Amino acid sequence: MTDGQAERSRAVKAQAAALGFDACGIAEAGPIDPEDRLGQWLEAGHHADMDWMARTKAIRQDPREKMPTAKSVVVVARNYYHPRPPAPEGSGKVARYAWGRDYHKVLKKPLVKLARFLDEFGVNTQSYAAVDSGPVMERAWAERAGIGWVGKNSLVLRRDMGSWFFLGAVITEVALTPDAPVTDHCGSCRACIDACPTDAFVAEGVLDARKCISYQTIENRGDIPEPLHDKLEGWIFGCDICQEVCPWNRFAKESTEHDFLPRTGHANPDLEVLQAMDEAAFDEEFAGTPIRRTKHAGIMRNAHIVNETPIDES
Ligand code: B12
Ligand code: SF4
Ligand code: SF4
Repeated sequence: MTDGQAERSRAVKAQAAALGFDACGIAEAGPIDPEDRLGQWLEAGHHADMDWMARTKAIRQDPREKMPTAKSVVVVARNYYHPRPPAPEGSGKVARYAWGRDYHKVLKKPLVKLARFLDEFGVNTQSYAAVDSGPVMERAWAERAGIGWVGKNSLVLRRDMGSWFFLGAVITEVALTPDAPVTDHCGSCRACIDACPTDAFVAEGVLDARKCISYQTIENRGDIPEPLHDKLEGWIFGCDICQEVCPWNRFAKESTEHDFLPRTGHANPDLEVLQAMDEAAFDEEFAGTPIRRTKHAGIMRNAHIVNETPIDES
């Protein structure tokens, strides 16, 4: 390790903080999943129909498959916690991450700026920024870069923030000083596993997406399996139960990002109002938010199940 490298690493972290990120850690680029946990997860069918995860398996397990000259992975976290507004009678529940502006849009710009900042350290240096949709195992990298530990609910947690934060990563040709991983602080707790209404955890930290309300209400484009219908507990978009019960989330502080503040009616949408929306009204109401991902048909399916009303096929 050179002095220059340590200095660059400090500068990158200072820049990440200046760009609004709440935490930043560094890991050395290389294979991230030597035990082939992703392979076992896919083999068991836990990814449901998210076939894009299998198609990009090799790149997910080693970013040098995409960028052979990659030297470091810079991981950032951005807090999105805001308290849930009171839920009126007859409303459904939306997961906290989706109450405001789409986080892909909010995080991408500053993360690309961080990538360009890294590029300045060399000549023709390349850096690649990824938020969620890129083929990067963000939680595993966050763990290795010392951002937090992977909890039994499979999310990354920090002692000062709990788990209400997004992750992003920059894969870069710049050599930086890696951080040490932090220790696991779940201890003997298993509140998340016990609270999951659909028993979606097949083991500690291992989620079967087919049973997860988040997958079923957001990613599944088909029918939600009948046995899950009476287990949705009011969730019409995503699910926060395995985070709400986590003792570390008592340490959550309000996000400084106004774009993540709940838009009116988006945390707890009135089900009848929602069900009365046609496609154009839905698109207009939820433009620029994560809720658009389900499309009109998906949110109607979810609202009808939670509100126990038949789906109008006409
Ligand atoms: C696919 C996906 C989902 C799927 C599958 C979830 C899952 N547990 O894998 C579904 C749709 C269900 C989902 C739901 C949610 N998601 Co999601 N999701 C992803 C995505 C795109 C890939 C995750 C992945 O690779 N899964 C496959 C498994 C094998 O990978 P992994 O868990 O990362 O595995 C590593 C570690 O867990 C670790 N590990 C440690 N011990 C063990 C043990 C075993 C046996 C295994 C397999 C792994 C493991 O090692 C593994 C590899 O080295 C990431 C973004 C990204 N590009 O990484 C976001 C991401 C994980 N999701 C996120 C969020 C916010 C959510 C929800 C909270 C949204 C909501 N409220 O509804 C829920 C939470 C559900 C939950 N408890 O996980 C955030 C998490 C932030 C954080 N603090 O950890 C991410 C990082 C997106 C982001 N950019 O911020 N998600
Ligand atoms: S998000 Fe909900 S359904 Fe999915 S694992 Fe967590 S508690 Fe279970
Ligand atoms: S609820 Fe308990 S076991 Fe689950 S992630 Fe939080 S501390 Fe870990």
